[in-house]
Amino acid sequence: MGRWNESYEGVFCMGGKIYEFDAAIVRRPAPTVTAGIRAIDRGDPSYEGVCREHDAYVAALQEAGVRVDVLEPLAAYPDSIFVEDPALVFSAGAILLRPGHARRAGEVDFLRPVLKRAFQRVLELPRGHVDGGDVLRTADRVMIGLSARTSRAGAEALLECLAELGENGVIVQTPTAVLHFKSDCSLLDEATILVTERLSHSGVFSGFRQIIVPEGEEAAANALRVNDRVLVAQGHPRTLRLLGQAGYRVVALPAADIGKLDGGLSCLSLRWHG
Ligand code: CIR
Repeated sequence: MGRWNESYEGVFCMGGKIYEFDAAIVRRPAPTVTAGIRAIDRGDPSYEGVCREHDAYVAALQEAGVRVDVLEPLAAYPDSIFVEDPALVFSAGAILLRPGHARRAGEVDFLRPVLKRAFQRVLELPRGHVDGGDVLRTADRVMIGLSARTSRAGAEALLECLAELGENGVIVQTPTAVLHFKSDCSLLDEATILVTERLSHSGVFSGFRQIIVPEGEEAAANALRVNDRVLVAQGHPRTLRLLGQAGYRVVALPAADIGKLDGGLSCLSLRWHG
């Protein structure tokens, strides 16, 4: 574990702690989900498998006390279940992004009316590219990881949007060959990050307490703290044990088919405290 910086303890955002959520948006998978973008071939996901995992995810959010708005499937956009990539949401407002993969750019148009209904302020990234999967919110800053999907121009434009919403942004680097910054990390509480060894080594989380995902279980790094619990992908027993020993209430969710589409648990929802 890394250094514990007590200054983060007890930091709150508007509406509560930064992992306290009472509202979320998800999108139901379309049968075309099996044609989603894949960087590595880990075998074909099945539509039924993705649906089962998605249902379990929605139920877990609801059990954690979150009101979930389930959007209709978008067959033309196989990856549209990963609603976290085309937008960011905060209590103060939402930001529509410009996803870095051409096949996903059109998803934004389908989220725009939904977010305009839910938020008084909806900003639009003016230039460059950013995927929401590259954006990690911590207690005192919003970290933007440069990646194959998030360009420097996009990250700099996002800093301006964040400032409009009263958020402080910082640009960092996603490890090479890692899809998204948050593929390799998640916030566990105000002071603690679950992180892969390779991202931890970069030093971006110095000052945080760090729980390092055991070698071979890197996919577990994309976990999701929601209220009093941490959702973690099943099949990572050493990570589950570490989190349990650290005192977190852990909920293991099936995510193998979603993992075949390079997706993790944070990507499947947009969450906020209304
Ligand atoms: C993609 O390549 O865009 C999707 N197949 C997976 C996106 C996962 N999103 C995320 O990690 N934030």
